[in-house]
Amino acid sequence: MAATGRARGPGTDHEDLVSVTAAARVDARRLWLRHEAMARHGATAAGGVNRQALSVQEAQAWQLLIGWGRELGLMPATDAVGNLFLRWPGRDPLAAPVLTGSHLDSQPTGGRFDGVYGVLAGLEAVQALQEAAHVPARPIDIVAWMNEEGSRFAPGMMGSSVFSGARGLQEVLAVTDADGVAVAEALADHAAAFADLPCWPLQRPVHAYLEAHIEQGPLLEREGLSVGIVTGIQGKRTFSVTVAGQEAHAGTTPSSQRQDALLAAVRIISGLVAWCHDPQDLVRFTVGRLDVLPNAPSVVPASVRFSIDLRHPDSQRLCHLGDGILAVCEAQAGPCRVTVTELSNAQSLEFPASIRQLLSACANDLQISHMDILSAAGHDARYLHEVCPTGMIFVPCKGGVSHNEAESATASDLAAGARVLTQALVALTR
Ligand code: HGY
Ligand code: MN
Ligand code: MN
Repeated sequence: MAATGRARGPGTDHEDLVSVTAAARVDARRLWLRHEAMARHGATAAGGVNRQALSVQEAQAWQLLIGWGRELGLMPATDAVGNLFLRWPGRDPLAAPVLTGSHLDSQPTGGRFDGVYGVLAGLEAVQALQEAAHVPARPIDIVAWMNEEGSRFAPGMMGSSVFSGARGLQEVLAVTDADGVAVAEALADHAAAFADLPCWPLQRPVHAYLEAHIEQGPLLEREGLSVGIVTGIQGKRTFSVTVAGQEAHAGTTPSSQRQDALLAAVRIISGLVAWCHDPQDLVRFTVGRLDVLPNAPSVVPASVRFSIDLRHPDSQRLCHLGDGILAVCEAQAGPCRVTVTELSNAQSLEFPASIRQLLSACANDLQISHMDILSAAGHDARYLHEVCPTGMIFVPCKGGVSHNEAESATASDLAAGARVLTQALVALTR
């Protein structure tokens, strides 16, 4: 349902004039061309992006973003967990900043808008504000959070969760990727290429956080709307399950003597699908990664490790389903041994009405049709929500397709979201 009222954003007529003028300075072509330039780093043959956390491709993306920031007089900085900030100091450089951004890392078959849009919309908003001669009363920090996707290193949202204090730095630094490379090692290599950047403290005060992002779902496109005011983020629990059996000769070992870890994993996953079956189709149960060892055609599998990504908008339901996973695994393990490790447990959250009303008023001021929308996807805003007033702006993506190389959006929708962001930044930095 589109909001059509003419609620006024806060501020004096002069300030409103500045903010609408600034929003009008958002340049859809400039924003689009920056997406095209950023997509070259980690570009895949199918037109998508594979830019893993702390990879060479992400370092190239950092260089590009820092270069654009320096052209606007923004000061780059990082922190101990590998987040990137571009600071516009404003009138009172010591005041708590407003942060806006998202992430530059992608899924292996990712698109060119997931995460990148939030970072580039922040840059575009700052450039539009500068062109409108707006001087923020407090700093604005554009941010690119480290490892939002959780693809190379699991779980995701490492940068924002350590920044906010929800996760410990040492816990995150110890996580290893599929090649056994620890975050600490990858971070040291990455940081060496940016040794000139100041390293800011973690858990520093933040006045407010705004994140622009593609919806990664079909609702806005279906309603023909350019902007969604995000009401909250559904809950998500992630697990790693290891099934331990015994490698054996595929030709000489009778079934009765096998401890086949893959057959057990297949039974377990089928059992979990049944456990999570939902006639309302609200449960989101995904096994996205499955590793078999020794992964040889003539060896009975010795062990299998697979991931579980479980989500639901109702926290109680999510709690019930997640708490039942171990019992289902043990019931289906047969002669194998199974261990279940929970990697993350994030409840459903609702963003504060103050920020949602501000964003809706800004969209009204700009006469941009919009609707309230729940985020089914996870975002770094989850962790900023724990430490400051936080909100999100969605724009549609084609067919709701995301985490897919075909991910697509329109320049005009990207610009519309950036205009609402610009307008809101004026209000938050008066
Ligand atoms: O998985 C998610 O929800 C996010 O896109 N990383
Ligand atoms: Mn994202
Ligand atoms: Mn994503």
